[in-house]
Parts: sequence; C-alpha cells; structure tokens
Amino acid sequence: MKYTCPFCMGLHDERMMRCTINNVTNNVPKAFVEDVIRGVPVIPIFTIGSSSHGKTCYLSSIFWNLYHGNIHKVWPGFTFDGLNRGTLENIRKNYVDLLQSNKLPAKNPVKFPEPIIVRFPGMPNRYHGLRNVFFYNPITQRDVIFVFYDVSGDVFLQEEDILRYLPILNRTNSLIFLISLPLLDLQVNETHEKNSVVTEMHSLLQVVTLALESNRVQMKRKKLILSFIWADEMWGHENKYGPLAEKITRGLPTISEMPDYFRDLTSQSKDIERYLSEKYGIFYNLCKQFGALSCVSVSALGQKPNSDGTINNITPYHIMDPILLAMKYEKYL
Ligand SMILES: Nc1nc2c(ncn2[C@@H]2O[C@H](COP(=O)(O)OP(=O)(O)OP(=O)(O)O)[C@@H](O)[C@H]2O)c(=O)[nH]1
Ligand SMILES: [Mg+2]
Ligand SMILES: [Zn+2]
Repeated sequence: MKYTCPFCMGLHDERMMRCTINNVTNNVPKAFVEDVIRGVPVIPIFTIGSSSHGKTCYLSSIFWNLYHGNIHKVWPGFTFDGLNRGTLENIRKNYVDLLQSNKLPAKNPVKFPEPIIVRFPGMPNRYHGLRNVFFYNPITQRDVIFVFYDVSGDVFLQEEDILRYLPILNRTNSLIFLISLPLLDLQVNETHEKNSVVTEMHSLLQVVTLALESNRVQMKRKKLILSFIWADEMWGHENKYGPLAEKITRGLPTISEMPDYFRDLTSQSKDIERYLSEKYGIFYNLCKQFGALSCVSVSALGQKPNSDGTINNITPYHIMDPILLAMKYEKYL
C-alpha cells in the first residue's frame, strides 16, 4: 500500500520510511505509516500569513491548551501523542514551556520546517470508510492525525519562495490564513507609506493565489479560513473593527453541541464578511475566489504582550475554531 509522505507530500510505498527533501533525510515515523494504512485521517494544518502576525504563537497556544486547557473535559477520553520520540520534546520545549514561562517565540528562520506530527485519540470525527451515500456517519470520537507546518512568514513575500511549499499547499484543502488587522494598522501608521491595509492584505493573499495558479491548482478546490488573529486588540473598538470588536463567549463544543456551534460560526462569519466587503472590498472579492470562505476571530494569547516582550497568564480565545472548520470542510465533522 502507499501513503502520502508528510515531508514531501509524495506517495511512498509503505516499506519506504525515509524521505530526502532539500538535502535533508527524514525518518517517517513507523506509527504514522501504520495508522495511515489502517485508515486514520491525516489533516495537514498549513498556516499562512506574514511575518509577525502570530503563526507560531497560534501553534504554541494550541499545544499549550492541550496540556493546560479543558479540552479533555469537553471531549472525554481525548488525549494526544507525538508519533516519534523527538516530537513531544519539540512541542514542549519550543512551544508550550515558552508560553508557560511567559515568553514569546522567536521569528522563524526561512528554512523548510519539519512537520510536527501529532495523533489525537478521542478527537470528534466522522468515520469516512463505508460512508453511506445518502447519510453521513454520526460524529464519534476516534484517532485523527494532524500535521502542523510552522513556516516563516517571509516565505510569503515572494512567489519563488512559496513555490517550495507547493506540494504542501496542493495537499492542504483548507488553508488557514492568519491575519492581524491591529498589526497592519500599526505598520501603515508607522511607515506613513502610501500602502494601505487593503493593499497589504490583497498582495499577501495574491502571492498564494499566484503560486497556486502557476501550478494549475484551481482556487475553487481550496477553502479559505480567514482567521483574524489578535482579537484581544480589537475588542471594544467597534468603529474600527465592526463585528470583530465583539468578544463572544463560546466554549469548545461537545459532540452534541457541534451543529449549533457551526451555525454560530457561520452567522459570525457572515457578519465579518459584510464588514470586509464594505471596508476592504477588493480583498474580500479575492477571498471569494476560493471554493469556500469562513471568517473567524481568534486570539492566541488573549492579551497584548507587555512592552518588555513578556506575557502574563495566557487565555486563548477561539483557537480551535479554524481547526474544527478545516475538519468540517474535509467532512470529518
Ligand atoms: N495582542 C496579541 N498579540 C499577539 C498574539 N499572538 C501573537 N502576538 C504578537 O505577535 C508577535 C509575533 O508572533 P509570532 O507567532 O512569532 O509570529 P509569526 O507569524 O510566527 O512570525 P514569523 O515566524 O516571522 O513568520 C508576538 O511576538 C506577539 O507580540 C495575540 O493573540 N494577541
Ligand atoms: Mg513564526
Ligand atoms: Zn517523502
């Protein structure tokens, strides 16, 4: 049998456990291959967005939340494991412990990132095998593997740089685009350049769409999850951020709460879309070129970092929304 390699995204024979990419040889975890062969879903999470918008903080917050949040109470029996020895150590050292000790991650270097392969036993999802053509299987809790790629935002400055990531982009059906409006506002104010927030947003997404098109990937096949990050800096500023200014208390849904939860997300997305189309119309229309669009508001830290670059106790806000939407688009939820 063949499996999709998390490093090069090519198809490998199940006996081939090594993959050389950009002159580095990687070992594909044996447990990963065995799981894929027994039908465990693999969901690649490829976050796109400019440097400093918070991609690494977002991932850190997700990993932090696995240890310190209430996810195991909402989904009884839920846990996670790294599929090779280095993974958990990497997650703890580079992501979780940092936030736990009130520090922020450093800027990522522009190099091909090692995928972080994590298995979530007890993750809510629908069984895909033997699917009834007329009805979905019900949502239950079973294993899901997520493969996270933490790339440097500088990759998205140039179409040439992003081409290296095309295999991952091709394979990822739901792209999570992290964008911080407060940061864009700040940058535009500080530089006094003629650039405006809308040109910045538009050109950022354009790099991705051009790269996809150059590889003949139809944008209609991709779903866009537009995640407005740094929500904490938008709360209360309704004049500027419209519906993104509202702090909504929505906990992680239990399995029976999923339908209502997705209904709430859709209605919130519609509000944000209306705001976008009015304020940043040309960008919004580019987003609508994708096969589907969802807009969410997220805060990895739940607060603005202190001026010395430290943080107090983090309080993640809606960080699972993009992940659950990606699962929904893949029909796993
Ligand atoms: N207010 C607020 N600021 C945040 C939040 N998350 C991240 N930040 C700020 O964003 C900065 C950059 O975050 P990173 O996660 O390192 O950004 P990145 O997108 O990974 O950047 P590159 O690695 O260069 O691509 C952090 O140092 C924080 O100051 C948040 O939830 N709220
Ligand atoms: Mg980073
Ligand atoms: Zn490979």
